[in-house]
Amino acid sequence: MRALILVDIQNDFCPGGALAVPDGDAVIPIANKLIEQFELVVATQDWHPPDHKSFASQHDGISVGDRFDLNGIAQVAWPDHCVFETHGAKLCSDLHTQLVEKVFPKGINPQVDSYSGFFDNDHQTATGLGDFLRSKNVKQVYVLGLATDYCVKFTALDAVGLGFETFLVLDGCRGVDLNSGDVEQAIAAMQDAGVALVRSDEIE
Ligand code: VGL
Ligand code: ZN
Repeated sequence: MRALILVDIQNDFCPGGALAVPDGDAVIPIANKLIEQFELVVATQDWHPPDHKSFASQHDGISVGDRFDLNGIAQVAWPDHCVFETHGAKLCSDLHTQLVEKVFPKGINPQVDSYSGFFDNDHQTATGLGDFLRSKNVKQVYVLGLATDYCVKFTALDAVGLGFETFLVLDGCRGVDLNSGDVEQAIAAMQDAGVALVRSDEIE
């Protein structure tokens, strides 16, 4: 069994959103096409309390884009985004969510960020996605969405770590590229870890 994992295709990561990823909405038609081709589709949803400590607004003297230490883990300071129950946190309305079997929220604990759809950044708390995929006898996962250099990257790396054969759907991802080259480096890191790169039109 194979599964399609849609990572954080949410209003706040699309143009006009609080943490807009350049060209982020370009992933939606690709996701919609692949959704029709997969028997099992799941989605992750960045889902933060208003006082999440990844938000620059929660710290004196820290601005958006700064790097700081959050409880011992390197953290980038983000604008407030994907706050519980807000429009920005919703999956994009153009995304065909009717065929999404289950949505996995992440980033709920205000003290730790959660880029991966599988675990918080401290790897102490699981979202349930790994167990869910195993319960469905999934062996291969295809990952796409936002953002290539954060949540897509860490979701794909954890998928490999959990033993899934993992494919990154290149044209189905867009990145933040806070520092130019970040997306390229993220793709290289995924490849080094054993993630295979595919284009959406190569998937049967
Ligand atoms: C993401 C930064 C903060 C992502 C989520 O979905 O890639 N990036 N929260
Ligand atoms: Zn977030």
